[in-house]
Amino acid sequence: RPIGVFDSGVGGLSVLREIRARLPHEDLIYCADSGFAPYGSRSPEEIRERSLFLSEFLLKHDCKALVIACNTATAAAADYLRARWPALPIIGMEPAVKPATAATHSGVVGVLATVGTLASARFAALLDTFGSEVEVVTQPCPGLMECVERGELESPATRALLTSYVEPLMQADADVVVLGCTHYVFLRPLVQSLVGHAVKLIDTGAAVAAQLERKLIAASALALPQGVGSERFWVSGDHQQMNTTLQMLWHEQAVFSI
Ligand code: DGN
Repeated sequence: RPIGVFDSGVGGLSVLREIRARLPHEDLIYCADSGFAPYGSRSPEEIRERSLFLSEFLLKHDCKALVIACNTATAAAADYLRARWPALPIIGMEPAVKPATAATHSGVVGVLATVGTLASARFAALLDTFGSEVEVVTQPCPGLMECVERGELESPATRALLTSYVEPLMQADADVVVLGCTHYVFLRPLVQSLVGHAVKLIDTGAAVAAQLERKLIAASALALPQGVGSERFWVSGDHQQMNTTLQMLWHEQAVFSI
């Protein structure tokens, strides 16, 4: 049985990449909710509704586990989905504040994420737990996921927007920056060039893949170690744009409409 992965767009492919590297035998189904993106500016209720729709879609395709490959959707809907399907392995994202606080030398950690993630109760709880010993400077990044959706990983427009977002973090002397949205992981080379190589960039994609593996083992649901797993892609909204960006980020052209 396959593993279902969803995001508001192509950002979750950065998580899918980690899952594929760690679990080569699993079949994967990826849903990009591009027709309803960005999630960053939607209300928690709307995001919960979309997350429920996508989860039900993936369960109809017989998925044995769900990965919410989106920090914003995790913040709004993870508890809700877990309450609905208590026996189903559901793995969500969490901005990498915990590893960042352990890695900083300057005592200042920067976080780039969506408005929705930074405003969530989940993020507030994360700061309560790990943010007391260091200074955490947060920066919402409206418009940035759209750059990645368009496949513009290094365009002048993306560079200009990102420069304005990392500047306050650098001024605050952050030496670790959390890429707190799965889309931003694709901007890692550009972020690194803007902040310099002394600054460490952290995301949680690999940790989420490891967590997924642990949950599958605990549920005795890991695929047998034979054959190479498949990937299938589904999208809501503009098919053409998704095709182009998917081809660029995954070398894949077959996309189906949700
Ligand atoms: N990729 C998503 C995240 O990790 O937060 C959300 C992007 C968005 O929809 N703004």
